[in-house]
Amino acid sequence: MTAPQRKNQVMLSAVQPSNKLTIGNYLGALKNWVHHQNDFDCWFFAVNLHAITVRQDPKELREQTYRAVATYIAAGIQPENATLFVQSQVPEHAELAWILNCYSYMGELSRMTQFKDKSQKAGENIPVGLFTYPVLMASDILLYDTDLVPVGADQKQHIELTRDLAIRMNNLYGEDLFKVPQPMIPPVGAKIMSLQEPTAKMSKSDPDPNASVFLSDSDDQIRKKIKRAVTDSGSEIADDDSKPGVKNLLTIQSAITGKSIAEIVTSYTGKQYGHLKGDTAELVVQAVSPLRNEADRLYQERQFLEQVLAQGAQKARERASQTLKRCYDRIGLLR
Ligand code: AQP
Repeated sequence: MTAPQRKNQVMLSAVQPSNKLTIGNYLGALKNWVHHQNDFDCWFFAVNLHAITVRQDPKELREQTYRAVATYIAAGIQPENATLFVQSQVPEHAELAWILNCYSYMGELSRMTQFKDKSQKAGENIPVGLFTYPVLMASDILLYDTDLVPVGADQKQHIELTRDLAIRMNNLYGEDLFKVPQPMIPPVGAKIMSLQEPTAKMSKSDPDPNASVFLSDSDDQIRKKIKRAVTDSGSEIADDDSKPGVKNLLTIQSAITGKSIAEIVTSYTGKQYGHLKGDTAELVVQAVSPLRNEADRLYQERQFLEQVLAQGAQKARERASQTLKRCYDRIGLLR
């Protein structure tokens, strides 16, 4: 496909501002966004309505939202190339989510792995929003006639549900109601694991601060966290499922450098875990440090961020309201 043809295709993705972003969010999503921003019609946003599916401190949520947008720009997203906005500033997301809720089934939502994981941590009172989270995500995607959604592997199941919902509604109300999107999962870095429990995904809301490298961590904190990363018994550096801690560090290196895991493993012949940890720490510092410094600077530029978001929200509402109108008309809802 040539570049101008691809530019007609819509790429859309988002991150929850539920805490500071991690290198998982960067290597699984953000890096890919930056790479493709000139090739596609891109829409990137902060999904703060998703973030309240677990309790948030209001002041923190507001600040993390600005911080997330500052991080997108610091990572290399150019507001003149991609539309940047915040989900709560585009009310069409919540409106379409209600409609899609009426066409989603309890059974399919109960099968979502993320719901199973997060509801276990929610205690006795599981918020309904945690259950219908993937429906809001489907709304986010379908409002913009999205072709491609760059996400980490953890979100693939939600994109499949979005496709099912779009096809179900198109069968009922006309093939051209919703565009059916495709996931775009990076070959490496699709799933960065926790540094403390390498069989679980690195998550920004993990209560153990040593489990994740945040994009706001100092160079010292990064080095300490990676040196303390749980590795496995033995000493051989190999790409082996029985060594998830080692495999995770190799994946991080590969996602940052673009080198294959096999090539990295070969370079460690005869070396120890300490070498692998030291090198990984330095690579992460090199990747995170400039990003952090620029995000810190932009985070203070509140007027600039608000201007970017106001423009983004206006553009997003123009596009989203067209899809929502189409949907209301087909269903028979007065508008
Ligand atoms: N560990 C990861 N490895 C690769 N990709 C990841 N992503 C998240 N964690 C990893 C990708 O980042 C994007 C944004 O994710 P999100 O914030 O919308 O939701 P999430 O997947 O639930 O991310 P977290 O960090 O685990 O958030 P919390 O802790 O708030 O639930 C997605 O593209 C995701 O694939």
